[in-house]
Amino acid sequence: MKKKEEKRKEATLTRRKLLTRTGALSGILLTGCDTQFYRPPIIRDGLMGVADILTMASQRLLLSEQQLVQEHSVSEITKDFPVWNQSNPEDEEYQRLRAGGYREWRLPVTGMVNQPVSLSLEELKRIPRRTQTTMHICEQGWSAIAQWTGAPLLSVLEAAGGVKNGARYIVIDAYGGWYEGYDMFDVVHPQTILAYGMNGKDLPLGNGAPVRLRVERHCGYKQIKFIKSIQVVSSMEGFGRGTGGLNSDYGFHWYAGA
Ligand SMILES: Nc1nc2c(c(=O)[nH]1)N[C@H]1C(S)=C(S)[C@@H](COP(=O)(O)O)O[C@H]1N2
Ligand SMILES: [Mo]
Repeated sequence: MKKKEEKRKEATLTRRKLLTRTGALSGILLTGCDTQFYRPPIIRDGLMGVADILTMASQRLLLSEQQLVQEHSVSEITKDFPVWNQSNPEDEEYQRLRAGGYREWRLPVTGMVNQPVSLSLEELKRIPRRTQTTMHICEQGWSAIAQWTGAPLLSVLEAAGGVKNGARYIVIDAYGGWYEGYDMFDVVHPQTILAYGMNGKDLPLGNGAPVRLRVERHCGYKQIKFIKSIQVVSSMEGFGRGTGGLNSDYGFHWYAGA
């Protein structure tokens, strides 16, 4: 396992790379106290809203150095990693893609990016990859360790020419009807990857084939599976009920720090 000092260096290098390469994103980490990163897309009424803000603000302060979450050794990998909730989206389009071995699968990256692109799985795999062995913590009371391999989300946005000024969130749509929003603070974290590999093999169907998100500081329901598209936006308004994701639309906290 890497020493803390090295990890910190890695995080700092990523931050520097970001500052030089994607101007619009840089504001985030330069202005560490920009209040937009300390509150959810919408603030709930009453005490829930107060709690949301306090939780998010205090966690974000603690995390502002963008340190990495703990990585485990391969020997700690859980034998039968669960398949939870959706295991095989019924959409016709998904089933067609699956039947074709995902060769026709494309990932559109659109919205507030400089050069919208549509990446094939092959193209995603050509982006310098990251492999990490981490613990998945489901809000419903289980946890398990797996090794994930994928393209850093930041690199994917760079492949789309970087984001425009005013970009605040990315919205990921999934086959099967899920969608989730993430703010740039989490998007640029070095361990936030679009994972196509699990434990050294292609991502299995039930775990979100062909590509799922790993956003390691969050609990289970933010680890969206069966990814269909990515949009960069300035606001979560107009997506579902506007709370920032399917889960928060149904009352879960948008900011799901684990
Ligand atoms: N598209 C989609 N993503 C999803 C889910 C889902 O049902 N559909 N379940 C979430 C929850 S609650 C958890 S705990 C994890 C489960 O991932 P796994 O099936 O690989 O264990 O995926 C998350 N992402
Ligand atoms: Mo979960």
